[in-house]
Amino acid sequence: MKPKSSLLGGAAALAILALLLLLGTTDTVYAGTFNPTLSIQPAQPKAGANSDFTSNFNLPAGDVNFAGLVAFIPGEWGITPGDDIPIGAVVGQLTTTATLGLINGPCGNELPVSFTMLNASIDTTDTVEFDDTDPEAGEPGYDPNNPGNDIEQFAEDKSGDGLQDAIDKYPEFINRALTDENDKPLQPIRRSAGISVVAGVNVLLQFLVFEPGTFINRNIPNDADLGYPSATLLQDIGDPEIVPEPGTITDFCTPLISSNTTFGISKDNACTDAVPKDQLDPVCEVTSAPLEVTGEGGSDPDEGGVALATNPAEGTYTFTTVALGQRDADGDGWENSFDVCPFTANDGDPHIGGDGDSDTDGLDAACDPNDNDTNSDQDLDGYPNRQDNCPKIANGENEADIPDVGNQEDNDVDENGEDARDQIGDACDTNPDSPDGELLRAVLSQDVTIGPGEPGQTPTASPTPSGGGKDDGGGSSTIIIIIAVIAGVVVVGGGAFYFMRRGGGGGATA
Ligand SMILES: [Ca+2]
Ligand SMILES: [Ca+2]
Ligand SMILES: [Ca+2]
Ligand SMILES: [Ca+2]
Repeated sequence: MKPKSSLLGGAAALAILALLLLLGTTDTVYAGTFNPTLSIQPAQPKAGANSDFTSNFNLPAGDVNFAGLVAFIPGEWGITPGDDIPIGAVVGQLTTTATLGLINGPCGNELPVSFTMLNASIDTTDTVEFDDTDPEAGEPGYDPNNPGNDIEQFAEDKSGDGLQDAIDKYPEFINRALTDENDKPLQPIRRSAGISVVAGVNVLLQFLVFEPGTFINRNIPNDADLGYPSATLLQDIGDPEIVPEPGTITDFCTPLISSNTTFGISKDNACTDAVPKDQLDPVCEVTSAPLEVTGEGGSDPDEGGVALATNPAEGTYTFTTVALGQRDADGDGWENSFDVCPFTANDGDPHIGGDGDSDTDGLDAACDPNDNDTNSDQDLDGYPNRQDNCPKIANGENEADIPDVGNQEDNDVDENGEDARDQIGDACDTNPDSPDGELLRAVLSQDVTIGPGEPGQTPTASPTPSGGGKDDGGGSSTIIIIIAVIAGVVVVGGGAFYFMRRGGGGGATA
């Protein structure tokens, strides 16, 4: 098993937005068919303002998905450390339109997904597990007052305070998924988390902000001059100990559209009101619908009104995002995670049902042993063809203990010895130890101009995290925004990819 996380899988693309109203331009370095676009717009581009930010991240149809995404917020922004913000405070909202393939079908499902992002604990020692670990009736340790219920631990609210446990506790897998060069867990300065239901699954989306210069991944620059790196985590992708499972979402496809707003000032979380839980709005129950954001205070406690980010002095600042695009071993334009024939150019377009696949079983004719005989799970290993990282060789849960096969095992390593899973399972990978296909890279940068502040408004940097970076006062809101954007991407495009499609391993997001 490979330790070390890699980057997230993801979507990619370019949608030319009319967002040029933005205060800047977007320079994109294109690589192959990986052309993401990102635009960032502050609501109040004034010095010293605690401005909301909206960022839009898009991937055009047909591009490869993301393998990772790291956004940098200029160090001049004032970032309020997570410890100075109430846990559970509403700090942003993300909306995306995900294009999904469900139950071995083509990319025919556009699904709106929305997350309300809450300030979340950064105490890396007070943790919660991701999966449901409560024993069920008949199992050792069964507790009738606390039964296994198929709700993941992160989505429960064991303390009954109106905050799901991924908010007031630190998901322990992050300590494995995001580590430094010496495999030591990274300490974020800020974390925001949101939980939503996607195709019936509780989905955890997190943005983690780190001090400038933090090492995130060897494919991402750790240059303090770029500002605060922000990483997005979707589900427990990136956890080297993740256990893949067949799921209903069998493909995450492009295009991807996402929009994220990060608040400059926190909003109240109505679900933490000190009234009996059964009197709260149903959205506050642990069913994870996005919280309603009223912007009004009033509940007790009231988490609203806390400055989250502060614009810097008048001037022009460059936001940089490094995006990595997934590998495509055979160069046919379909990334490995999406390509049921990763070593053979496909006959058809997998976005379109039945194209190049006359029996519509998800196996393109280029590698279907019999394209007139429908076998939705060709190797009968429990993973439908479009979700299986070896559609023709059994490598499911029943094969978990077989060496070099395993349950969707995928163990490529790059020249630095880092995890570089190429989304082709070991059981069918012609080079099971080294990744097939090139990791594409796009560097997006955008200048944001901050104008004069209003009288009395001083661009003082908020408390800055200690240590690290040369630049003080980073911009959390921006960070979060970007992160969110990333998240959106990840959710739609990349990350989910890993966790649902080729569960075999994924990357952490960076
Ligand atoms: Ca192919
Ligand atoms: Ca077929
Ligand atoms: Ca298989
Ligand atoms: Ca592989």
